[in-house]
Amino acid sequence: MKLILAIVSNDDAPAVSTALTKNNFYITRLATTGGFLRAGNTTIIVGTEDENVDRVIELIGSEAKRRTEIVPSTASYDIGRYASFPVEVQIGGATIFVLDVDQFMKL
Ligand code: 2BA
Repeated sequence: MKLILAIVSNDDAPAVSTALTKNNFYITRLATTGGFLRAGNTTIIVGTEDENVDRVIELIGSEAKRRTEIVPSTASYDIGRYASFPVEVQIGGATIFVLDVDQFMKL
């Protein structure tokens, strides 16, 4: 058995959770914080049999792809005027750890 820890953005977490539960995986969602940006993210825990690991990674990847998005940004000038221009930002993606499970029980 394996324990999969997947760190995803808060924006992608609902879609990833839905995809996993729809496919009958048991999941737990934790509200976590990235050490570098100190911004909120979501860690999803999945316990599953070895043969399901690839499927879980595929489902996470399908809902949390790393992608670029164009967002509006503004620059201000000293004369009290603002200019709006598009900026490309990277969003999404997942950091995944797969660990061996020694024991699994429900009491
Ligand atoms: P990612 O590498 O996609 O990581 C996203 C989040 O995944 C991280 O949030 C952290 O919560 C988790 N994570 C990634 N690698 C991990 C690991 N080896 N162990 C435990 N947790 C891990 P943040 O720490 O806030 O980082 C956000 C983004 O900032 C990272 O995106 C990466 O692009 C950049 N970054 C992180 N640490 C960096 C560093 N030491 N130097 C330069 N850039 C860094």
